[in-house]
Amino acid sequence: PDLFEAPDYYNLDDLLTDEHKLVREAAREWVKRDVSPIIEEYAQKAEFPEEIIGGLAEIGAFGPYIPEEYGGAGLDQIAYGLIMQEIERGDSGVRSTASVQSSLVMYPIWKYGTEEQRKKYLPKLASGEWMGSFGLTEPDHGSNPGGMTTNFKDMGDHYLLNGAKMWISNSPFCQIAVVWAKDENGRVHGLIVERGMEGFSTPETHGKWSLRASATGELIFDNVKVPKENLLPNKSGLGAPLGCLDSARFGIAWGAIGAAMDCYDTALRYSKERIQFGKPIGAFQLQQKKLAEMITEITKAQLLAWRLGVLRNEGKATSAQISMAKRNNVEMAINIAREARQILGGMGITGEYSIMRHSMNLESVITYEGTHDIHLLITGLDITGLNAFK
Ligand code: TGC
Ligand code: FAD
Repeated sequence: PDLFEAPDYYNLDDLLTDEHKLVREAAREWVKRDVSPIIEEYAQKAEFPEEIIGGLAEIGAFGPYIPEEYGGAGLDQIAYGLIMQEIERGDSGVRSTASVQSSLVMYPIWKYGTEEQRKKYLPKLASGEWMGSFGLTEPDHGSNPGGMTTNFKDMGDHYLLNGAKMWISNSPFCQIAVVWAKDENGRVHGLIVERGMEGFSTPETHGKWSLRASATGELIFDNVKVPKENLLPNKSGLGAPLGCLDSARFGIAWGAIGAAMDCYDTALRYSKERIQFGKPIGAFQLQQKKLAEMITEITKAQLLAWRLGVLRNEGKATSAQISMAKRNNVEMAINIAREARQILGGMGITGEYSIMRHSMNLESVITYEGTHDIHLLITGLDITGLNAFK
């Protein structure tokens, strides 16, 4: 891993500022030093490496674009994307932890919360002292979160929360959860639920073949008394959680490039070293086709992500544009992982190399934050004006 170089076939570095490059190098160095050497072992034993939380905070992975006054790194969207790219070069599960903390926990508190909530939670989340989770998906409502049944009642001096969320990243160890629930009128609101509140439990989900180094679990609310000051007051309706997803999906569009780069880089090196029939396998046209197509697809994905970053910096990116980039770049990465695995032959299925782990991780990435199908239908709706969901 310490030989890793990021492909830059179209001199995209020319489009980056010095700050972008510095932020990226810091993240890359940290991933090489502190993530890559340990991550395979954690994935094999299906454990999240809690020891890397401090490092994630140091490279600015918790709230890259949250203002510095709240403990964030105060960076722009492209810097955020580059950090996600470098982390996912290491492992999609580690990037998930950073995505959830930044875009699904810190973002709604920053955007929809009160000044008191921002001051109470954001600095501790930025430093990794507290870890957060985001509860939208339910056992019976995944692609269709608007059907959620988790609900709360106004009891005068507090809210009473009931329901259950499933497939929640970071749930087993989070200190707080941003939970989406319906009020008595059926309107969706965000509530901050804290570990230790009576009736709140977070059982872990076991037996995953994907994102094994990320902890996934449920959030169960059995008559949980939530203080009124824990409601996020400044936005309600399904658009509130979906707004958070826009930010996380943007990070995933960049992150997937990191996973693809690592697979490509590993396969390219291997193809030059592995000798069969008296020559390196990289000299065979069939292997060159695979590698040439990989770098072409990575380059296209980089351009898409970079342009989307510019649009987001200008506040102009639409949700449908974000869906297109998430969908395209994750599919690009999963295809590259599969081809790269084949270039390594039998070695490709082992944990000696990162490719099989990336390949399995990407099966989650192509499903969460809106499935591959859902993003296609979002594009379909955008270009035809006809809604396939209703
Ligand atoms: P629809 O009627 O279209 O919209 C309801 C309201 O929301 C607004 N809206 C958005 N607002 C901001 N950002 C977006 N991307 C938005 N999309 C829609 C919309 O304007 C409307 O507002 P209003 O004011 O009119 O009420 O909603 P629908 O029920 O038809 O559903 C649309 C659909 C299917 C696209 C949406 O529900 C969806 O995206 N489904 C996928 C669910 C999903 O992505 N779940 C992810 C869970 S979190 C996760 O996976 C974390 S993984 C860990 C990690 O990140 O690493
Ligand atoms: P379903 O919605 O049941 O979909 C099943 C299949 O049907 C899919 O192929 C889908 O594309 C297809 N489908 C559904 N509707 C349509 C339609 N209208 N037209 C055509 N096809 C359709 N959620 C959170 O809230 N927080 C988290 O932190 C989180 N972390 C996750 C971590 C992991 C490892 C995983 C696997 C998931 C996580 N999720 C999280 C949940 C994730 O967002 C959902 O799994 C995802 O939105 C899909 O929902 P579902 O699994 O219920 O699938």
